[in-house]
Amino acid sequence: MLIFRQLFDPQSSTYSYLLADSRTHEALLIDPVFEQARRDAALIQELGLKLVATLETHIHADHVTGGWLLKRQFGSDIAASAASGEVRATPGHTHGCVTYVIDDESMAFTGDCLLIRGSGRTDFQQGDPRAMYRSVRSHILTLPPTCLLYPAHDYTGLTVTSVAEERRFNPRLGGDIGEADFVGYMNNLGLPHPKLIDIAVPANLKCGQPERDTALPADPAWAPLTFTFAGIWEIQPEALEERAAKLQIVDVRQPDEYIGPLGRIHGSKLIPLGELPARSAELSRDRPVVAVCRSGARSAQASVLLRKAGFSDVANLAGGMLRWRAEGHPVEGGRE
Ligand SMILES: N[C@@H](CCC(=O)N[C@@H](CS)C(=O)NCC(=O)O)C(=O)O
Ligand SMILES: [Fe+2]
Repeated sequence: MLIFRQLFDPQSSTYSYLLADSRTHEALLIDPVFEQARRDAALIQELGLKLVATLETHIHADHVTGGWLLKRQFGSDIAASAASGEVRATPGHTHGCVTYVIDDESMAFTGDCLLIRGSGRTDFQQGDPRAMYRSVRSHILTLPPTCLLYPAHDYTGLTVTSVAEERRFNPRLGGDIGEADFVGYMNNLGLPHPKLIDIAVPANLKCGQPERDTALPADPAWAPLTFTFAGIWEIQPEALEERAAKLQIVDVRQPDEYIGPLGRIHGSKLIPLGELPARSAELSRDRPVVAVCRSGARSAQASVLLRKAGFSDVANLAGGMLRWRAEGHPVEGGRE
């Protein structure tokens, strides 16, 4: 079965697409975004996938690709041609644009060539409205009518369209609009250049490798943490036990649980989840905070609340007291 996820970067309104085979766990990621590499990596890991390659639909002008960061983490190939499926050259937005079509032609990833009820612009990076018209009319809208089309951007929140819909309703390229009409329209859009064009294009020509190490997204240094797709940093029980003396542990269970059979972690401070927003001043801002509960769910919420309250170094104990005990870490109180 095909595993499929559409991911969004709100800064550049870019969609990235994760495609994987549920049998082999091999995955591809189309058009990853630099700033979202950590999120994308978390999803790949949570779904138990092996990232084989990242693919680009073109050299983007408005954001930097996450390809290099993901290669560094997973060893994935960059822009290797798709292991399965078809790559169609669809120039026009830039000269090197491609559309990826999956094997059975049920889905295609059109990059910035065909957008939903629109098209990419053609006024930079060897863009060419004539080439785009031909790309769309002969290589995209000739796919089966039910083929779903996924663009690299949408600026209004639309997510997907189909060949049949765009053939009928695309105001720039659908119906009986001729090449000259399209060219005239595209040559008069008068759009300002993307804000990041002078940074994005050179960086993307190097697959998204930053110039300086200082441009790399910094991971928290106070403990080895894992980032979840839900956006929460987690600490494993062993890492917490090793560092417990240097940290603050806040237990967000109910008072009866704190003194109940699961016991508690030595030195932990009880602040039930519901009281945390009002009582966060009882925690010091000078030491990292680890939130703990029974299973790790309420403490995940607690870590979100603490971040909102301005604590910068916060993590959730993965698996809560249940995992902590199951892995044999010391507890205070509780029953054997
Ligand atoms: N305001 C955006 C503009 C982004 C932009 O121009 N996007 C290109 C794709 S890289 C495009 O074709 N946009 C189509 C449109 O804005 O209609 C920015 O500064 O980044
Ligand atoms: Fe683009």
